[in-house]
Amino acid sequence: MRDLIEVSEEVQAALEEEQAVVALETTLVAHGFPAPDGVETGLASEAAVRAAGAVPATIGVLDGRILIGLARSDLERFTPAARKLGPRDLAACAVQGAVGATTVGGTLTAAAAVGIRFLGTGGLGGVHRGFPSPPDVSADLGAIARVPAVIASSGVKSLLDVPATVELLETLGVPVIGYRTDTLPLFYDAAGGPPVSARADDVAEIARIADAHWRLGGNTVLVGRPPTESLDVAPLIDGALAAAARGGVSGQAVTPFVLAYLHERSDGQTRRVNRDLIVENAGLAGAIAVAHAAL
Ligand code: PSU
Ligand code: MN
Repeated sequence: MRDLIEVSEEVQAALEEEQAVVALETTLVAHGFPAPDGVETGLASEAAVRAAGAVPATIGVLDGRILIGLARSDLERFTPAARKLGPRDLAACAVQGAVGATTVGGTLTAAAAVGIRFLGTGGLGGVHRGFPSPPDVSADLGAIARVPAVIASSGVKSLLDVPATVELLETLGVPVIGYRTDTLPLFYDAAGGPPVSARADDVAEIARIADAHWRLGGNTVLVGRPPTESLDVAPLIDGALAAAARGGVSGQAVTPFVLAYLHERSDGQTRRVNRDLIVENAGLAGAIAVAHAAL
């Protein structure tokens, strides 16, 4: 049997030399944007990681293997037809030889298997509005409770129940660090979120907090960075969720449906803000990884 996990030469060399490495997901590429924006966002995120002095390791499942570190031609295979892979879906997708795009939870699970501890994304999954009907809580939360890492994000996706998600993060022992902010960003919107558990104004401090948290047996540290361009799209989100409910959209399909609805109805504004915040969060993850390597 071929190896289940294939690490690219560049990522392997960086890991062996204990250089800074940042994991990036492929769900964003396949399901987060209309083509070809997903691939462009993925490539720009890799460039931002490099600009920060770290090595990008984009993760996805192709040809029966979990790949850690993708070539551009690999990235282009993550179309909307790709499976969306949370932690539970990795094994079946690899064994069945399907194309699989990893979510934050799926990416973290694969990254942990090879010793990568830093990840950049847009917004974390969480508790869907209306819980317990539907009883939908993102598998991102299970993964971050199990795996030691730092995730640079713009908070929790605001189509969710953000206060409930933040309560659950506390229950799970996940530190929520505001990067130059006292409140958790609301994904597209910099302001109005719940308070963070601690604020940190520089990346070295975040690296030291993560290191201390891991030494205490803790797992993922969530970092929230406000989007540079802030957008209040609360009424549009309500409209998108109502349309999803009317259309019977549920489970894994909700997030891609809502993002696509917003991208269409906001004249591309959410698409631009989402793309930029993802790229900038990748850069922040790179800077934190570099600061951690220097500890
Ligand atoms: N951030 C974005 N766009 C996205 C996601 C995050 O800006 O599409 C993806 C991530 O892969 C995250 C997933 O893990 O959405 C959560 O989906 P769900 O709610 O189905 O668990
Ligand atoms: Mn979900």
